[in-house]
Amino acid sequence: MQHRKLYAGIGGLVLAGTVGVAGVQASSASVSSRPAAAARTVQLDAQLKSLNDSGARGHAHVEFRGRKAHVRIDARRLAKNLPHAQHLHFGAEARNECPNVFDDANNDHRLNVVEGVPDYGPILKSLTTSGDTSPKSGLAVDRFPTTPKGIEKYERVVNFAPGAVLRAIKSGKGVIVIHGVDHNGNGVYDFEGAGASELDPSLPAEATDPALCGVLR
Ligand SMILES: [Cu+2]
Repeated sequence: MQHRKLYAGIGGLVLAGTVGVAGVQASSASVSSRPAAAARTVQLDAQLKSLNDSGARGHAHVEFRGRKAHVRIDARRLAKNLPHAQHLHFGAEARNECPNVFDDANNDHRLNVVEGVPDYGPILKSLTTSGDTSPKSGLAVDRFPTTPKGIEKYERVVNFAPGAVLRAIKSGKGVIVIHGVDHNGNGVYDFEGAGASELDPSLPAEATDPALCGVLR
């Protein structure tokens, strides 16, 4: 393990060195020699941290090529065998952060989705497994990952519209939120756990309360 880490470290150094040399060459040439056609790649990562004492954790990686985003999510210790709605949230007016206990506006010792909106903003993309990825699919529970053994492995390419919002996401203002907390630990989303969802009273709040959150930087 130690050796492998070391090796990866050296590989990284060599790569950084190469990029450095290329950088020097580019700066000595004229600006117009830069390849204009190639879409610039932007890599973003988010450490996903537990909310609502879900005990879950995970990592998201997004690679943008132009306006196509290759999204990868690895998470564990989510409520088992249950669908987990997940989104990329963004709001121009939001703080572009994850919520914390001080956002529990009604002091019920839970953070619901609405209480987190001043931090992460509304849904920009629904990270579904198939079909539509717009905010309209925000609660399409039959198209979100379920989590055998509490483990999620997700991968999908999502397209973005060009413009200021896409630039904001690439500059580190997007927030990944994975929902679904089995508050009473009985293996299902039920109304006993925390009542009805503030988003859709036909759904238990357990299905929509945020379990994981991380800012894509
Ligand atoms: Cu969400």
